[in-house]
Amino acid sequence: MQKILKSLGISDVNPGGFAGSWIGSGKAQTVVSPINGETLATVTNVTPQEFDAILAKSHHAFASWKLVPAPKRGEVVKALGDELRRNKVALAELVTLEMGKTLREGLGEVQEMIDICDFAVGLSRQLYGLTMPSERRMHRLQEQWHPLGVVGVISAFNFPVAVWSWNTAIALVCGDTVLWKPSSKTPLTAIACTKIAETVLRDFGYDPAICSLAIGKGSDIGDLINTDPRVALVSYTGSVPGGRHVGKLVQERFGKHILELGGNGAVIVSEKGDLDLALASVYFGAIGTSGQRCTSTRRVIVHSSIHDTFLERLVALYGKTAIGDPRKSEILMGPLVDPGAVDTLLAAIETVKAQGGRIVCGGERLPIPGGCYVTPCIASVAKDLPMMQEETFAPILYMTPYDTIEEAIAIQNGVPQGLSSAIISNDHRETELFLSAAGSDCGIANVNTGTSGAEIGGAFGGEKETGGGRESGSDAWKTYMRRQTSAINFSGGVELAQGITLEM
Ligand code: UN1
Repeated sequence: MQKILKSLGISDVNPGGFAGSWIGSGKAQTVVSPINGETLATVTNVTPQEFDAILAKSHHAFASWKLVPAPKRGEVVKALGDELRRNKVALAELVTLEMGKTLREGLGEVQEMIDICDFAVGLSRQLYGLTMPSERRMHRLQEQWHPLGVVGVISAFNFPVAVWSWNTAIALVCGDTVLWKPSSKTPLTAIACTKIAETVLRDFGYDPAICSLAIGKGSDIGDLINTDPRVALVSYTGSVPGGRHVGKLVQERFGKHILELGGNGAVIVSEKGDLDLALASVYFGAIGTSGQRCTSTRRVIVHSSIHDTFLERLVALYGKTAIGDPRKSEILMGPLVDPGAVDTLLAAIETVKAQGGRIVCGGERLPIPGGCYVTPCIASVAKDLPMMQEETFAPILYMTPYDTIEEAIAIQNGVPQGLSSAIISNDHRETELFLSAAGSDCGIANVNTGTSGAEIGGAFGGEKETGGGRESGSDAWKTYMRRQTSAINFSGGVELAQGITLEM
C-alpha cells in the first residue's frame, strides 16, 4: 500500500488545495479504505480564504491559456494521456484502495481517462464552427467557438478519477482552466491526478494553476464554486437533490452547468433475446462497482414467458458471486464505499418488503472485519412498487414481468430518472421501437449490451431528473466553449437584414 501511495506522491498528511502550490490549512480528514478500515492518509481541507486564492489563480491562468493555439493545448493533453498510461496500474490500485471497486474496474476507469485524452487531442484540431449563407449581398455569416473560462468540476466518489478526466481533457483543449472539487470520500485519487497534471503543465512551461484542486465539503467549497461568477461552467456529478441545489445556484447567476444526476437503469429482456447474453449483461450491470454506478442496472423487466427461468438462473449466478478484497483477481464484487452505504441498502430492503416486494436473494451484511461488504440482492416485485421509482446506490436489483413490448417500454420510462436503458432482443421490430421516439426516453439506450460501461466517444448524460447534461465525447465539447456569431460585410455599402430600409 505504501508503495502505491508513494509512487503517486501521496504522503501521510496532504494539503487538499492546489493552484501552482499546495495549500490547505482547514479541517484534517483521515481517509480510510472501505476494504478493511485501514487508514490510508490524512488530507487537510482548504479554507474559504484559500479557496478564494485558488480560484483567483485559476481565473488568472485562463487569461493566457485561452490564447495558446488549440492544437498546442492538445499537445499538453497528449502528454497527460501518456503520463496516465505510465501510472495506469498505480492509479487504478489507488482507486481500488480508496473507494473499493475491483482492480479490473479500476483499470477500466483509468483506461477511460487515457481514451478521453486521445479523443481530446484529435478534437483540438476539430473545434469547428459553421459558415452560413447570409441573406445580404456581399456579406458572410459565421460562427466561432472561443474558450469559456474556469470550469468547476464537482465529482462523485464512484468514478473518482474518470469524471475529472472527461471534463478536464475536453476543457483543456477548449482553452478553459479547471478547478476540481472531488468527493470528500475520495480525496487521495484527486491529489494523485492533480500531481500528474502539475508535472505535465510544468514540463511544458505552462501555469500549473490551469489544473487546480480544492478539497472541502460541498456545503462550503462546493457552494463557493456554485455562486462565484468567476466560474463560467459548473460540471456536477451527484445526487438529484444535490443537482437541484447546484442548478439553482448556478442559474441564479446565469452561469452554465452540466448536471449528471441519478440514474435508475433498466434492461428489458425479451423472450426473443439471447438468454445467456441477457444474464451476463444484467449481472454485470447490477453487481459491477457493487451497484454504485449511475449507469448500474437497477431494474430488469422480463417477458413473462421466461421470467421464472431468468430469475432462477440469475439467482444461481448471484449465489456464486465472489465477494471480498477487490485487489484480488478472483473477486467480482468489492465493498460498498462506506458503512452509511450499507445502512442505506439494508433500510431500502426493509422498505421493499413493507411495500410487498419479495427478497429472493442477498441483501445481507457480510462480517468481514473493517469492511463494508454485502451480498447483492434481487427483489421480485410488481411493476408499480414505489421503491422502483428511487435510485438506491447499492446492489439491489428489482425484477418485474411484462407481457407486451409497449408495456415493457412504459415500465422502463415510468420513473423520474432518464440516464441509461437497454433491450436484449433479436427481434428487429422490438429493438427499433425501443430506439424510436416511442421508445426509451433515456440519454443512453443500448441494444444487446447492458446499461453500464458507456464508451467515451459518445456524449454521456441523461434526461429528466438525470439533469440533461452531456459530457465526454461527440459534440459535448460545445458546452465548454462560448459561441460567437459574426456577420461580416464586404459590400462597401450599407444593407440591413430582414429587408429593412434606412432613409438618411
Ligand atoms: C458514473 O457512474 O457516474 O458508463 C459514470 C459507465 C462508465 C461511467 C459511469 N463509463 O458505466
